[in-house]
Amino acid sequence: MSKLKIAIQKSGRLSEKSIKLLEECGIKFPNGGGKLITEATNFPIEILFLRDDDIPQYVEQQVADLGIIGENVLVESKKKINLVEKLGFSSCRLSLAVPKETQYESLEFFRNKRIATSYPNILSEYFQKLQIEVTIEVISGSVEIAPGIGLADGICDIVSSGSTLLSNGLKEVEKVLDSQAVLVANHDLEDSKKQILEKLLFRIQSVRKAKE
Ligand code: PRT
Ligand code: ZN
Repeated sequence: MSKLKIAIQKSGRLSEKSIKLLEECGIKFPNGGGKLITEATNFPIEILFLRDDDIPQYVEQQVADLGIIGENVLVESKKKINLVEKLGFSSCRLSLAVPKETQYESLEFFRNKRIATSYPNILSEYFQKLQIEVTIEVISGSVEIAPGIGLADGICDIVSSGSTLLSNGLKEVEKVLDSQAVLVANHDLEDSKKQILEKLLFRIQSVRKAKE
């Protein structure tokens, strides 16, 4: 019988809650030991532990059938995969921020300015729609320090509590995207895998309803 392969984040903000969700769905699997792949003992599913950024590509290529990632990573990846279910955890937003002493009135502020981000695709589309020309500086981490070191006039990054912005002397000025953890799937699953997915979805929805 075929098994469904689900990719979850190996270590990071989504890991614990992704594992907890599967456990709450009654799925039992050996955990830990730094293994990259594990098999559930009571459900036809294999779990792959990966970097979150790699998951959209693996799901598109059918290395994995399903994945749990942030909506921000899904949208930025531009991969052709299905958003199956919003999971309601790890909520955050992708926002624009500027040094707190900046006089900010509207998005016009950003015209011909430099913005540092790890989300160039989302950001360029956002400003294209507004017909505002900007220069995007792509950096992969510690985006918040970019204005302070003279690399950019503003940043676009994930915000949840806002304390990182605050401690780096920045203020949030516009929200670009709302995000939360989502279940994604390859759009060409064979029927036997679709049936397992239906079962899994039913359990996920029950778990979520029980919490309401
Ligand atoms: O190693 P790997 O590539 O797998 O992980 P990662 O480092 O790329 O991602 P990780 O684990 O940091 O985040 C995984 C996902 O969690 C993100 O893609 C988001 O969907 C979601 N998420 C939720 C967050 C946050 N909240 C969050 N606060 N991702 C990042 N942050 C960071 C943000 O980048 C900023 O540096 O936390 C800081 C802001 O937090 P506040 O609370 O100070 O505003
Ligand atoms: Zn990542």
